[in-house]
Amino acid sequence: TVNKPRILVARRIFPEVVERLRTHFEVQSNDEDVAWGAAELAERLADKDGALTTGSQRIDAQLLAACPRLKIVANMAVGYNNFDVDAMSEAGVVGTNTPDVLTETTADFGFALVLATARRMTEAEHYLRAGRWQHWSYDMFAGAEVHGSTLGILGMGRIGQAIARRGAHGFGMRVLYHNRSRLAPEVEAECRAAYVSKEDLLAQADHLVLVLPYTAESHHAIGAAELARMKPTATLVNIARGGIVDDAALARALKERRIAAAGLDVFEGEPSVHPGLLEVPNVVLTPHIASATVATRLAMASLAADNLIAFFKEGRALTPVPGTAATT
Ligand code: 8YV
Repeated sequence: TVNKPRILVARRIFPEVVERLRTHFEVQSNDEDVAWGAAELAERLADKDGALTTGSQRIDAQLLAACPRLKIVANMAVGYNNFDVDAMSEAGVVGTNTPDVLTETTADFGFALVLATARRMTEAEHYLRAGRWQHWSYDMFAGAEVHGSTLGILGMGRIGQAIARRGAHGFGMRVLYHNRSRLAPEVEAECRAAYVSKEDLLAQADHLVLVLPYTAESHHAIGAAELARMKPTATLVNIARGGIVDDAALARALKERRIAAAGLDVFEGEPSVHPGLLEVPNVVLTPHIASATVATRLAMASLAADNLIAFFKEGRALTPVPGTAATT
């Protein structure tokens, strides 16, 4: 009998996906709802040929040095800021992510956060649950208009475009975007989105949504200076990554009402959340769940598994991350 490649499934995922992997590989899986630390991950990965991981597990030179057999890491996430791409390339390790399958679901959630933030939904619910609702008032939880307002999108990839379409076609919004590169005219037309400078985006957006990858360049892309350029009536939504926003500066801006409100699904240093954000009322907070529908999470896990299967069967990953080791 030939030896099957050894795979580590580093986080608890759908049992049916693990079962499918077992038909191709010798699998060690994390079946408990716990996140392994770097040392625990390195120990279990030391004798493995491949891994299925999530976006919170760092794949860097130190880990790779402890895993001489490792050939591929399949991330169950579209973002791959947990990959040290250069270290992986140097170690000859392919990284894969899960683009496309989560685009529309994540855009739905981004738009839900725009609505919930502008219309102060969680703040209002807390008030109701606390038994404080006595009577109707004209200004009780009066929020910001969504339909017909200006939607700003920073980071115009697949998810940014899907949010733009929702805003333009569904809510009659004027859509402005800023991106590292400008979109093709036909894509701009289809999204009904206009390219502007980052300064103009900050100044003009009524609702600003962050959907850009987290890189050295995008670290604290929204800090005190950027928040100061926004309208005092504006809202900010982050479904990209913590670290893109300076959470301490944001907490101060929210407290001093320098912007109206924020909707945050991602945080610097999550699962910890900056205490200043927990203190202010004008923020909607969710625990990194923008891709969390049953169908989408299954599609993500399946694509990560398909990457491992294609790589070991055909020598070619399906959705490799640019800059990681070239597939053979
Ligand atoms: C993941 C995400 O749930 O795809 C991404 O980039 O942030 C989420 O969809 C998370 O990263 C766990 O892998």
